[in-house]
Amino acid sequence: MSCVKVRICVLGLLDAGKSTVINNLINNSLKNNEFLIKILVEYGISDVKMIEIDIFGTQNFNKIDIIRDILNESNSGIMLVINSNNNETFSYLEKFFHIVTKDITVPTIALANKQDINGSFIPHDISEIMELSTNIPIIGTIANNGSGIEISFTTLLEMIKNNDIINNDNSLRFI
Ligand SMILES: Nc1nc2c(ncn2[C@@H]2O[C@H](COP(=O)(O)OP(=O)(O)OP(=O)(O)O)[C@@H](O)[C@H]2O)c(=O)[nH]1
Ligand SMILES: [Mg+2]
Repeated sequence: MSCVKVRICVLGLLDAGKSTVINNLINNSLKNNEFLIKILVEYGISDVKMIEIDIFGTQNFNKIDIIRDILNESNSGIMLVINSNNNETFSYLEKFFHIVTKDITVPTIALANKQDINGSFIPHDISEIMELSTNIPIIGTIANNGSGIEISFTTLLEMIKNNDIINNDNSLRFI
């Protein structure tokens, strides 16, 4: 059976909502066969029967070399989880993100999480404050109730697919 392997690193600082995002994906979107089939169809790969997705979360500087090695592989991507309610963390997260992605090109989607909390910064403003590249879409999310999580995930998969085609000449790697 052919398999597409995709690795997604959920990156963010303490308390941003990384585990909640991962739990939401695993318990909702990824549990649903129809959703996985939809992903495969959207990937345009008819003979693939399975997609294998590694998801791991980190906020740990000690693991940066390991993360960078993993992200350097094809079919990798980053979900950058931002606590929209805590603007004091934006500049630190920006530095953390730049260190992780230094000299490597990794498809990234930013999640402006905790949009339900009064006073949270809206995605557009966070993108400007953090000076996120225009290549990084930012989506407002409420990880607690799953709002915005599935669209973030499918958008990232699409970006990974396009990046892989551009970088490797031959589309997704099969294992
Ligand atoms: N109001 C609100 N709370 C959220 C949201 N997402 C996560 N939380 C809460 O924020 C807290 C931290 O969420 P976690 O998912 O544990 O955050 P984390 O990034 O994994 O935290 P660490 O692993 O400690 O770095 C929990 O109490 C969550 O329930 C959200 O969108 N809105
Ligand atoms: Mg956690």
